[in-house]
Amino acid sequence: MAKTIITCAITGAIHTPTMSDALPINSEMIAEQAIDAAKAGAAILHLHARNPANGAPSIDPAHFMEFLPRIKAETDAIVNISTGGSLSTGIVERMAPAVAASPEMCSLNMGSLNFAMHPLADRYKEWKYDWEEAYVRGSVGNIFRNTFDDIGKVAQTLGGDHQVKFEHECYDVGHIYNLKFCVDQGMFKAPIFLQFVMGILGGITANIDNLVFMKQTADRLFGTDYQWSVIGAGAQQMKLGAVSAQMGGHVRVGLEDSLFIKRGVLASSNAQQVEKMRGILETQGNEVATPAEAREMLGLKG
Ligand code: KMH
Ligand code: ZN
Repeated sequence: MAKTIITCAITGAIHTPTMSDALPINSEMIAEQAIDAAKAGAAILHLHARNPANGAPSIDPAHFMEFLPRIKAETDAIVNISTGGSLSTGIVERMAPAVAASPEMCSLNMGSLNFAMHPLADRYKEWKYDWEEAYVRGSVGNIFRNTFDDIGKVAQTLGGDHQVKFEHECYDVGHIYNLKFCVDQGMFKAPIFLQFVMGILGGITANIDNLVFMKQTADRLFGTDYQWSVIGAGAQQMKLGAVSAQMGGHVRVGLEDSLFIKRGVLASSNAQQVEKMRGILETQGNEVATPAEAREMLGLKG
C-alpha cells in the first residue's frame, strides 16, 4: 500500500484564544508549532495567520510573512496556504497571502455552505436565543462563499500563474461533483488531491458510512488518478484518519480541526496530535510519507 501523507492544520480561523492555551495565536507560536509538527511527521503544513495584536484570524499577507521564512528555513515540509481564512471577505482578499508567497499548495473550497463548528452552535439550545444579536455577530449564520466564479479565479491565479496544487476541500458529496465539473472544464490537472471535510455543521456528518460514500463517489468520478485525505473535524479526527489510511487515503490533523487529543482532554500542541496519528498509523501497518514522497505523489512543483 502507498505511504500515508499527514497534513497538520496549525491554527485555522475558527477556534478562539479562550478555547485552548495551546492554540497558536501569534506568528512565533505558529512557526514553533509548525516546525514541531513537521519534526513529528507532518509532510504538509496547512497554514492560516493570526493578528499578533489580539489572536484574531488574519488574511493580511504581512502576518503570513512573519512566520513563513522561518518554517521554510527550518523544515522541508510542504507549505499549504489557506484561501479560506475569512467568512466576511471576498476571494481576492482571501487568496492574497498565497499570491504573495506562491507556495507549493493552497486549500481551495469546492462549494458554498452554511459554516459552523458544532460547539459554537450549541447556543441554539437556549430557547431565548438572541437571533438579532447572532445575526449582527455573524456567529453561526455565516455563509462560506465559494462560487464557481470564486473557484475559477483561484484556479486561474494560483493554479495557472503560480503553478500551485490544491487541497480541494469537499464538505459534502455535491462538492465532489463541483470538482468534477471544474476538472472537465480543464481548470485542474491530475493528480488532483481531494480533502473530505467531515463533521462541520453545514456539511456532511463525520462517520464511516459517509466516508465510504464520499470515496466511492470520487472513485466513480475520477477513477484511480487522484489522491484523497480526510478531516474528521472534532471528535472523529483520529478515528476517521485511521480508517482513511486503511482505505488508501491520507490524513489531516491539527488544532484547526480539533482542539482535543482525546475525549475531554485538550491537546497540548499540534505535534502531540501528529505523534498520536503517526502512532496509530504505524500500529495498523501504514507507513508515513516524507515531504519528498508527498511531493512525488501529489505532483508538486517542488
Ligand atoms: N477549517 C477546515 C474545516 C481552508 O482553510 O480553506 C477547512 C479549511 C478551509 O481548512
Ligand atoms: Zn484551513
